[in-house]
Amino acid sequence: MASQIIASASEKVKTMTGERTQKVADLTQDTKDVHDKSHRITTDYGVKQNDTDDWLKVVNEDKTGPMLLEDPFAREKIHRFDHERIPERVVHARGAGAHGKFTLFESAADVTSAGVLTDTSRETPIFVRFSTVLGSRGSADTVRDVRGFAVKFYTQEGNWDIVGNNIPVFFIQDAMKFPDVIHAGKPEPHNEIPQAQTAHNNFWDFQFMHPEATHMFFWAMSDRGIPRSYRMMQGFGVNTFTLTNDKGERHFVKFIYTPELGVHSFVWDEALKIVGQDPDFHRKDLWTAIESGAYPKWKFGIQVIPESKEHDFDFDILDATKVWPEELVPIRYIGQLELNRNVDEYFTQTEQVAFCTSHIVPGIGFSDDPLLQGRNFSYFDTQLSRLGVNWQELPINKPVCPVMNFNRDGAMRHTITKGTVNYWPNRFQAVPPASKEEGAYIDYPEKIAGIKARMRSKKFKEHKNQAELFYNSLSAPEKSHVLNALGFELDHCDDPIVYERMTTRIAEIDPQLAQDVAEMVGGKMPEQSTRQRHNKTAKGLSQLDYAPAEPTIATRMVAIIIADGYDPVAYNGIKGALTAAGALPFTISPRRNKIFAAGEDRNTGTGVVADHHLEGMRSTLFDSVFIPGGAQSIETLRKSGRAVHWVREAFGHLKAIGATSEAVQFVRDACDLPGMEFSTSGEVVDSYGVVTAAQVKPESFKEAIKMVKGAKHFI
Ligand code: HDE
Repeated sequence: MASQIIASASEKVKTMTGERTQKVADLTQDTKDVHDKSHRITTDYGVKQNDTDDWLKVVNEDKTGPMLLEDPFAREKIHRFDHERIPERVVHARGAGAHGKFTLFESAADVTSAGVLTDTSRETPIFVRFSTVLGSRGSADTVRDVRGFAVKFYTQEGNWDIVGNNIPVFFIQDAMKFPDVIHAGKPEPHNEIPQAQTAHNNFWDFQFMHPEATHMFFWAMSDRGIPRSYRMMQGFGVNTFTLTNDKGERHFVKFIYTPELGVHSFVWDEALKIVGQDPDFHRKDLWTAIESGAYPKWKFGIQVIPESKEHDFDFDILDATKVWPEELVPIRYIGQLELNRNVDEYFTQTEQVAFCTSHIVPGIGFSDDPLLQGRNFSYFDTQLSRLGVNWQELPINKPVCPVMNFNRDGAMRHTITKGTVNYWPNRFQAVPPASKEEGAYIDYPEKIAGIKARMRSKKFKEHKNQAELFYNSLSAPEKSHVLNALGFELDHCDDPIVYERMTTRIAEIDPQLAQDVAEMVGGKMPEQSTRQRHNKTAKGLSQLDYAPAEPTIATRMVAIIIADGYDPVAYNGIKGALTAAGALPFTISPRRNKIFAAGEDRNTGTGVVADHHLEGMRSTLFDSVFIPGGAQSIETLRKSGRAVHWVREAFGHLKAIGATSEAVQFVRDACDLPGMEFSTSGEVVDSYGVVTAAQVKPESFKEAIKMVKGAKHFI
């Protein structure tokens, strides 16, 4: 798989596909290609070099001797290397990004004057960066964590950034608490353990000390904390923004992206194993999908509340620990995000891209959401320390519309601005401010009166209702995953005060869950419940609500396991059926070399070259496993503990498994459950997600495909 996912560097450059948006075209001004044969290696100051491998030395007859400090080429090479690193992001350090476009299919002119949300003839270039939050840049992709989902829209009126997450709420209500929540989640200060994990004392201590975090930790402990793919998760702006229309009317708004492929997750054991087996799993998944032309897409939605209705809800609509339930505020899907081009270079694009919540365009504004207001300060500030004061001149951050002002100088200034004045107003009337008609950003004339105080509103003090709403709305399997996640996390806390009292908080949301967690981890139950439960549910909270109307297995990875003597009819049949359905079949066998079918002559036959051998890959890295029959092949697989483990592990992770003829008994032995049924003749049997057909017929493949579509990962 890895070999197919990442082609060799030169092939990669040749095969790099994707759309050329206005921003991608703009980037070409700053792009050089190492594969351009006319290049010769030079110093940074342009002098051609004929040896970049040997430091200039004073050598004796043996060709050894001291190196000369005078060698400018060697010094330049080493100096440049010494300074390659920049500070990693203090949060969201590990990420993957891609280019794409935003299209609008319904104008929102009734609520906003923003061109990007009203002009349906436009195609707005975007750059999206997905990330984990807590881990450092070299940590793994599939850890339990919130995922960042940051979008930069290069609009004709300037850059608009929605710096969102895959979970619609946040741990805290006021930005001033951000350093606390992040410190508590990051590795502990005395020994820098653990990396990229919430399963430790400080994180859970923080959760208990902050009742406002309850709603969010339920989301983080749900399947949303371990997404199967960046392409299969929702995105949320989280904070409350505002939209203002041409009439000057203001509305509150939340932004939502919902993936075309549905919302899917790993099971925890799978995610844990992939952390070691393939730390780049999500990066590769995104990269491969885009390279293969299976462009990920999300519907873009808005939830809108007129200013006059701000106080009509029993929660505060400016509180980022609350969702706006869809029953109360429906989502209006008006556009689509599509990612259609990988980056040419990671550092200059994915690493140097810099988002700011404060980047808004005319027609879009802020609200008094206290988390948002603090974020508006923080992002610009952090870019100064990461990239320096001229970070907005970096190619990936530059708007596609003109930029002109009197901000000047600073380290690494690129733009050369001609003219004799650098201030406004000036005697030349040079660079005057724009009028509203010319597209200037006009501040909303909001009347504000108040006293200075460090306070929160009454509604901000209610923290449990939506946590319960979320948990009540999950399906039974999703609820059991929350239990297991809490059980795992608290088991990793070794300070009794941390794991004992957490159960009393959980009991306020669901006493049975608390009881079950308490039993697992040694928690304490409160003597009596401290809160009256409302028992309500809402739609859109369970990820099952986002199953695509037509289940799809496009881009899903299916392992077909064979050994010499396999049944070629079954092998070719399933491979063809999977490919036709847009899935990615991979042949796995005891060796990565030619495997011969039953009856095929080793000297004259073509054989099949396996993509991987059984030891090189694991079932965790595939969505489904299929085993064609063939007496000799199954005989070999039976003797391989690894092959048996492949099947048993896939079954344990609730993956669809298919088997035909002799493979049926093999699969049966690997994952037999009391009451499980297996095919004994021509019929196709589907039991516990294991599809068996004792005889190979075309229906077997259709049934296998249907099963794969319906399996855990796909619903
Ligand atoms: Fe961030 N956050 N954040 N955050 N955040 C950063 O900015 C911050 C919050 C989010 O791919 C930093 O450029 C504060 C919520 C994403 O480059 C920093 C607060 C949400 C990314 C920062 C929050 C996010 C960041 C670090 C509390 C979801 C990665 C590097 C008020 C809506 C963007 C950087 C990328 C990154 C501050 C809370 C999402 C330090 C002060 C809520 C996706 O500025």
